[in-house]
Parts: sequence; C-alpha cells; structure tokens
Amino acid sequence: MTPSKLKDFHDRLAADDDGFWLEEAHKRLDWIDPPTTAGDWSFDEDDFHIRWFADGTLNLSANCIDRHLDTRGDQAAIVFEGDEPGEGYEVSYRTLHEEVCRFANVLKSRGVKKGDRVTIYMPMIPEAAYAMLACARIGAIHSVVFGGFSPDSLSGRITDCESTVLVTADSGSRGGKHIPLKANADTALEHCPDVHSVILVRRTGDEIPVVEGRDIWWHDVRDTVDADCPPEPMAAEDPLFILYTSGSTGKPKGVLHTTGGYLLWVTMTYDMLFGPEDGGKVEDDLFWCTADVGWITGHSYVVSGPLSNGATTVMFDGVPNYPDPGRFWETSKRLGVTIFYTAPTAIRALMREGDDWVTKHDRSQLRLLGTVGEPINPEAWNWYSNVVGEGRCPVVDTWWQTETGGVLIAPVPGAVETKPGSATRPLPGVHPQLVDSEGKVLEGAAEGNLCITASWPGQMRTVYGDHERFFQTYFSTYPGKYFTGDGCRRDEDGYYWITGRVDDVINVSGHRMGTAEVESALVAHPKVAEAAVVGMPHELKGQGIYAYVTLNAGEADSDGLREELRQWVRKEIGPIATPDALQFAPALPKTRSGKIMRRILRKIAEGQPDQVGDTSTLADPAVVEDLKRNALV
Ligand code: 6R9
Repeated sequence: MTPSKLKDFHDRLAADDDGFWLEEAHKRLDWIDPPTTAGDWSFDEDDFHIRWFADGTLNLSANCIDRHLDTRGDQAAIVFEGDEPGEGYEVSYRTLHEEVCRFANVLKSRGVKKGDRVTIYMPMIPEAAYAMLACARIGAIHSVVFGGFSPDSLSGRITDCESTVLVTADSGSRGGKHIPLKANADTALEHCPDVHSVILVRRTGDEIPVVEGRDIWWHDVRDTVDADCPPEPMAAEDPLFILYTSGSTGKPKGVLHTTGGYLLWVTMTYDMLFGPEDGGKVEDDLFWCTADVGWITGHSYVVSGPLSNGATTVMFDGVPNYPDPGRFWETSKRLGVTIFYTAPTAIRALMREGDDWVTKHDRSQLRLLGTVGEPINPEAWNWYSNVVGEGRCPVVDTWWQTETGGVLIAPVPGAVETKPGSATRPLPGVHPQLVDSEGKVLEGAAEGNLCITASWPGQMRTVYGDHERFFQTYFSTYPGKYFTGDGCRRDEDGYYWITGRVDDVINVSGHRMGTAEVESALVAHPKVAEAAVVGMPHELKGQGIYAYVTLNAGEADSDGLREELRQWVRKEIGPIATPDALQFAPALPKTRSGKIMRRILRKIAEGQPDQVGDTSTLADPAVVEDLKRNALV
C-alpha cells in the first residue's frame, strides 16, 4: 500500500469513524441484511457492552466460500502439505464448498443446531478447516483445541463450553511421530458424558477403537448426506467461536468472538498486511501461515482471513525441522509460496542451524515475510530479513492476541518503515495508550503498560459463561480501557516495542501458558505440597518454564522425582507446559500475609540472584539464601 493510501484510511476515520466502518463492512463483506449501525460500546463498568454492526446479518462460510464460486471456483482455496515433503493436494473453492456443505449436513444429522458447541481436536489437515467452516455455516459455535493438549486439557475445555459433539482424527503425524488423538479423546470423554457424537477423520490409518453408536467415520457418512447446505443467516453479534487461552489466574478462559466484527477485522487486516500490492491480484500469491488452527493465528490467518479475501492458503501438518531444517524453504519453493508468516521461535531455531539450509533453496518467489506470537529480537529479525528475505522482502512484525481477533499493531508493507524488533505503528482504527502502574497516561516516548482505549470490530465479546470475568480481567485494572497484559515502549517516532507480558503469563515458543495452570498441575501430584512457577529466559523458546517445588513432609527429592514431575506436567497439560527447570525448595519466599514473592523467584530464574531486592518483608528471609544456593541457572 502506498503511504498516501494509508493516510487516506486514517483521514476517513478521523472525519467519520462510524461512516468508515460501515463503508468498509459493506464493501468487504457479503451481507444478507447490511448493517446500518457500526460501533456501539462502552468500557465503563456501569454501562459495559461491546457491539458492532448489530442489525446486520451474514454468514462467515458464505463469505469465505460461496461468494468466490463464480469467479474462482477452480482456484485452489487450500494447498495441503503433510508431514512428509510432497505429501499433499489442493482443494479448490468449488471442492471446499462441497466438503463444507457435506460436513455441515453430517453435523446436522447428529442433531447439531445453531448455537450448539462443537469441539474440534484435529491435526492440520483440510478437514479441520471443513469442520470449522461447517460450524459457521449452520451457526454452531466451534471450540478448536490444539492437538498437542492432553486428555485432561481437552475434557476441561469440552466441559466448560458444554460441547456435545467432538471432531477428531485417528492420530496426527508430526516430525515422523504419531500423536494419538483418538486415544486422547477417548480418555477425555470418560469425563464428558454429554458428548453423544464423535466424528472421526482418517489421517494416518492407525488402528483405533470405535465406539458403536457414538463414533462415526467421516468417510463413511460423507457421501450419505446432501452436497449442498444453505448457509444459516447469522446476526453480526451471534457467537462464532470460542477459543481457550491462558490467563494469569485460574483455568484457561473461553475467549468468545462474534460473527460480523471478527470477520471484518480478519478480512481487512489480511488485505492490508498480506494482500496484493496496488494493481496486483490475490490469486497470484500463495500465502503460508505456519500456525496451527488450534491457536488464534490459525483461525484468523490460515482459515478466515485468506479465504474471505479469495486467497490461496497453505495448511501445513509438519514441523520446521523435519525432515531437515530446510523444510520451510524447500516447501515454499516447491509450492510457490510468495508470503510467509511464522513465529520468532521458529526463526531462532532455524537461524541456529546455519544459513546453508536456507540458501540452498531458491527463495526468489518470496515477496513478504511476517512474524507473530512473541517479541522478535533484532538479531533474528535481521537474519529473517537478510538471509531468508535476501534483503528484498519487507518483514511484517504483527502484534495481537487471541482477544483482539486479528492484528492491531504492524507495519503496513509499502506504507510504514520498519525497525528491527518493533511491531511499529497501530493499524487504522486502533488506539493504543501507555499507562504507568497507577494508571497515569504516559505521553510521547515512554515505557509502560499497553492499553487500548477504543473498541475495534475484532475485539472479543465475552469470556464464555463468565461475563463478569471478562470485565474483571481486561477492564478493571485501568478503568475505561482494555488492558492487554503486555508491557511496551514507545519511541520518539511513535513506534511501539512490545516488551512481553507484565502479568503471570509465560510466552513459551509463542504459546501462552498461565503460571497458575502449571502450578495447579504440580500440586495435583501426591508428593507435592506447594509450587510456584515463573518464566526464565530461553534462547530458542523466548521464555522457558521455571518451577519451584516444595515436597510434602517426609518426601525426599531426587533427580528421578524431578523427571517424574516434569513428565507429570507434560501429561496433565501437554508437552508445551513441561517445565524446563525444576528446583526443589524446602520453602517458598512468602510475605507475612502468606503471599508468594514472585519477584524474587523471577530474579533467581533469570540468573540475577543478586538483584532480588528488599527481602525484609518476608516472613523468613533465610529462605532466599537456600533458593539462591540451589538455583539451576
Ligand atoms: C496472536 C497471538 C498473545 C500474546 C501477546 C504478546 C505476545 C504476540 C507479538 C507478541 C511481541 C509480537 N505477542 N505477537 N509480542 N510482538 N508481534 O500470539 O495470540 O496466543 O493470544 O498471544 O503474545 O505478549 O499478549 P496469543
């Protein structure tokens, strides 16, 4: 986009923001009833509400599929690339339409209606997208659970949103290893008596038990239902999906997004950041976002954003270093990928393997590179830009969250100059503000806590089943503002530099982990009395998990028990939650009122034990000496 075109967006917003949003909504989406109102919201406690385009009706799947059939029916909508290089196929928009309609009719045949919740626990295969779009087509609310999560995590999420239907596969295949999805699902479902139907997709062909009456194979029923399914008219504010994400307290929250605002936000941000250059055509690009559909990035920029724009999107069911660290670039070349979007953790891991794995594959077809999920260090940014992108491709560092639906801060290619390590400037319609811990607004160059002062269409609408928690979590810390949980610096040019979470959330390889979740998994072990978990710097993962564990009286620590506890957490939550370091502590540092002083634990985990600061308010300051002596870093 040219700088003047971007300026035009800002000017139109400044002149008449409601008019701007209505115009964009009408232009970019197909409505059944076009809306006549745009934003209607208040972040104040006594009048708290968020609505966008409230009198409009539309259907997301019709926008992502049906409206393209006349012009791009034969164009690839999805290019699937499996775990083994070259194991894949293309799905045209026409085929996507048929598969999604059939999937929708299978869901209907199992009694799924508008508003019902369907849980999806799948590998990164096109059927995962069919299932998501099929839900949207009939107005069911999907909850995708990342395939790397444990049976317990899965059952907790199924129970929280009261799903009665689960979509899963026999097993997944990642880096040559099989992931027993169906076996995990069966274990999870022992605690979910209300799930009456499991739709099973065959992925690996692994032998699995099938429960008569409950489980049905997709390939058995696919041809028994009609190949057409009319899209359900949905009010713009009807729920679209729930996605669980970790917060600083308690169990993961079910972030709920609604239909119209979310779809406009992902459609518009995809176009601004990854769409064709002026005069170009969307079908000339091949877009590859490496995220899994189990995360928000997969929802917004593998499925809805690209498909709503009529783009071709890659679904990749593998890992960056299998069969070797050249996989991304070998596959990009073979498929003809022009836009590549991944996480800093992957970039850092590949950077360590050396440039040869990159340079041996021709990358001249790449034109744009993106990153998401965590702060990118300038060294990794420069390597991505210079080695992968040959200094030719703009690097688009996109800052956003599950809660924001789509990108809020990022450089619009062609219009905003980049700085290595900065997500740069807010997109049109996004109003960031920095505040200090007392809530005082910071102007100009400053560092503080990142808030957003005005609603945008893609904002989450509630925590499923707990609207009070939604308000308390995001709007009570700094009244009248949405608090992101991130720290941020703004430089003299008005550029934003995200510094990481300021709450008790750890960002492990771009995945959010609540310290409270890991702690509760640890204390569930019969030998553990108490646990405290903090982040530690990690060269590849960005942050690692550092756990302090106090055993029950009479239990002896040992390396064997340390490993047992690490595996315990892995089994309870999933591999991403496995502690990187686990220190046995006879006691944790507590204030006299019994509050754990995390500041001290963080400093020790960061390898800065001499900076723990004032410990005089501790009930027993001697505890700290033991912690320092036995520190693992
Ligand atoms: C999209 C996604 C959100 C948290 C967010 C922040 C971190 C995401 C970032 C970034 C620095 C970026 N984060 N993108 N930090 N620069 N470009 O990742 O959503 O899983 O909800 O995580 O990730 O800390 O608050 P989610």
